[in-house]
Amino acid sequence: MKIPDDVVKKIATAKSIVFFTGAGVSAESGIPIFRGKDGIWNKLKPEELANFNAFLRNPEMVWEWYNHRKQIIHQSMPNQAHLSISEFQKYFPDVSVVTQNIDNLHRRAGSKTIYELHGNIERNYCINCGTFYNEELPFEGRVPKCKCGGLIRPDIVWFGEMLPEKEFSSAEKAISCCDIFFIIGTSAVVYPAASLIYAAKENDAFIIEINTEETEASKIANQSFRGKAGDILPEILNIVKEEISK
Ligand code: BJW
Ligand code: ZN
Repeated sequence: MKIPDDVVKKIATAKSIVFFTGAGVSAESGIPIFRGKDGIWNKLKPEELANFNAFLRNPEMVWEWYNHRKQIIHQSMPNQAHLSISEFQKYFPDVSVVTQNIDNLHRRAGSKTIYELHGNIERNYCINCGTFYNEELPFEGRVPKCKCGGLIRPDIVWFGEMLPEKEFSSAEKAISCCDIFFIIGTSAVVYPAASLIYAAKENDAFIIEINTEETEASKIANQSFRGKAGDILPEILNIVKEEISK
């Protein structure tokens, strides 16, 4: 794959880099994406699983789905894309990851500054009193309950729910001063997360998209690479390392 010289130079001279990631960055770790022909939304209806009313209607079904996904996530490992993103920290003073993913793979790969916009599958809380239960919860066909008797739910942002304010505003702050904004493996259709792409554009960041398909973000990216993040990111990192060492 040809990486244009001016793009390599732009990255190599950057001070601040933000990686905005979605499900596609974890696809090569074996975690299914949501949309498109291989997406899980093809088989399951989001409105039946990923909203609060669905949880109240059928908490058993929602918990079964999350336990299944947690199992897949626990069996998975960070891939070359997560590892390359983490390695960028060695060469640049200010690197942050703004992720829509709930799978912890950026953390496991060693990234230090991570803003999780849609929650984290390892955290759970009581819908009644808000107590957090972050350890593995026992689930044997029963919905976990809090000491207070309330239902416990995963700490995931479902449709119609607000994003965690602090994570979102920290992400906005990082984006307001970044030189390079990578958009990796996201269809960029879920808001308000997708609005950050336009914030980066307004802030004059140089926008680089990596995705197997064309997306909404392709329209505003300064440079789009078509292919797997686990192939393209290590290539970019290597050529940037060469440029830095010149
Ligand atoms: C690869 C690859 C490889 C594959 N390498 N690439 C109408 C217009 C605008 C907004 C709305 C609207 N109607 C409703 C809304 C709001 C709604 C929304 O945005 N809906 C749109 C879908 C229409 N948003 C919300 O509800 C949000 N909250 C909100 O707005 O609050 C305000 C409010 C409060 C009160 C009342 C009303 C409003 C909350 C959004 C929460 C999203 N949550 C989910 C989690 C669900 C459950 C779970 O995970 O357990 O987050 S949905 C799901 O989508 C998940 C993801 O984080 C998110 C984004 O998906 P992502 O990451 O982009 O994945 P995919 O699958 O879409 O794309 C993968 C990409 O990877 C593809 O492009 C592939 O090509 C690529 N790829 N392999 C590189 N190897
Ligand atoms: Zn409680």
